[in-house]
Amino acid sequence: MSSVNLRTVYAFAREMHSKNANIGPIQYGTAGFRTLHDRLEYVMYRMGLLATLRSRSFSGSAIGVMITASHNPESDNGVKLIDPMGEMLEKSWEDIATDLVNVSDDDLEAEVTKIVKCQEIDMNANANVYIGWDTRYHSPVLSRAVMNGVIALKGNMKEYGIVTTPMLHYFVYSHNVKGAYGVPTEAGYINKLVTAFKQLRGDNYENGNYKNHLLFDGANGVGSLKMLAFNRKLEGALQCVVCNSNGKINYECGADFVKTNQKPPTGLPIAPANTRCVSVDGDADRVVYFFIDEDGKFHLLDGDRIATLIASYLMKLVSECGVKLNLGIVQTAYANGASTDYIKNELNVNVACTPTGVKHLHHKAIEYDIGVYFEANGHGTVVFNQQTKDLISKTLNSDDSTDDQKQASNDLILAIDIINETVGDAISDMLLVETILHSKGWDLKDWLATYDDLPNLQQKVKVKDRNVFETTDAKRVCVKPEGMQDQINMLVKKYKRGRAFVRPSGTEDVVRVYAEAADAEDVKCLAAEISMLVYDMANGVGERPVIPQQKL
Ligand code: G16
Repeated sequence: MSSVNLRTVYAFAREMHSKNANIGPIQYGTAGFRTLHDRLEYVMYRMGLLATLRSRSFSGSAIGVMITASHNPESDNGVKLIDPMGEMLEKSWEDIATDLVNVSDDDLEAEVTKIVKCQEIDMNANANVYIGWDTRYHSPVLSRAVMNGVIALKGNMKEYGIVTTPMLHYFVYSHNVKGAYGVPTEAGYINKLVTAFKQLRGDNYENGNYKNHLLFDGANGVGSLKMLAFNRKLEGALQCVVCNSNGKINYECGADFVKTNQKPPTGLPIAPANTRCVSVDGDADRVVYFFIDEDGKFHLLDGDRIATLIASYLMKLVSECGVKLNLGIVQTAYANGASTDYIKNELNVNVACTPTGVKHLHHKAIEYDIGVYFEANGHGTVVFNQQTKDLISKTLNSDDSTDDQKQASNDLILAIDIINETVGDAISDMLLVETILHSKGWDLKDWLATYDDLPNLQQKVKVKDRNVFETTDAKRVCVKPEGMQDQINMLVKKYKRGRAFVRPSGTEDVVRVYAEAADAEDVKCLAAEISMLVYDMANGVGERPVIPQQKL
């Protein structure tokens, strides 16, 4: 086949990263492989192999391997693969990855040979794998297994150590486009974002209701470390107090905790009412905002809000530039119905719905000149096509442009520089939101006043086998178990503006239940009734969900 001896693949697997024959099949899920950390060594080794093969299939373009379980608890770990343009791994290779992970050690060499043959990979080509990991204590050990996979196939690798997931996406893309997107180093990344942020902010750090002060919940993950590095470069242009930086990752804190529990994280200092707060998740690829008002009431501004805020800001700049561009927003079924109505009826913007998983949203978003995509959980970004960027630069440099048009195009170019277009990036998204709130002179109450969310709830139900649930239509309709969707429809009908769906999680061993309704008490009942249904239809594990007392 080539100078690469595939016997090494088998020898490494057998001697160092063997797969326990009792371990059942696992699947490349919503964002890679994810499970208990002590079941992952062989998976990591094989992902080192796969990344090397994938890189060779692109004649040596860098491929990223990020070791993280993102929003999951500390005991879990996982791996996300990054394609050459900084996107998530292409779907057909997800299936190849799943097959590679599930063969026995004895069949591994044959499986690698099959991939090389089917994908017509030149094994003499260069291979470059970029590796990063989050702050979980088991990540360094797992990174060794990835590296051994790369070594077994004679690839080259670069270790970035502890980085956020979006940083690794940025490094991969910047390297592959030869620096045209930015310098592929941590300093290069921070410098690009902070320079644009400072220029847009100017010398007045406060404006109207916007105050230059916020609390940052780092989920005890890598986001808090990197935010401290950002702070050093920001030099007060943003007064961001970093909290939750050295406890158990995601434990009672972080974006997922805040969004699902609809309450503040632990670990924040006592602060005056209405203080702007932000939470990111364990690998800093999601962000949500929140505040507690003077009556002690908690208010959440999630990914839907961030999408609408960003879209309205970009639309204003585009119109001031005097150019015509097609802007669209992409959401999932978890988007609050009120946000979708607001996008359609107030912003008058196209809105699309895709299945859960940023990989799906990203691919839809690139169909627009400017695609704003966000999941309600705070995961998202904005993508601009090349013609859009060229048109904006042309406006900036044209003698025919007015000063206002030049100013707007300059602001747009700086906003694009703040944005990490490769994937959702909590810190980059936060810097963009701060820029917009600053330019509008808004506090979080002003932002919240744009529309009223429908009361909603997300719950998790543990069942024996979550794969008995199958869905279709952007995961909104349950096709298995049979009869499930009819029962959901009957329950939903009982509630004004009721909507609900269930789907198996692709990152955790649970079935997710989403419910919304016009009334906050109704939504609790609807969510509980659907959760009970899931529990009963699929042999629930642990406590059976109960309907809140007041409605019985
Ligand atoms: C990952 C994906 C997100 C998805 C989330 C939850 O996020 O990147 O797109 O929304 O999992 O997925 P599921 O509902 O299938 O568990 P993260 O931040 O955990 O990597």
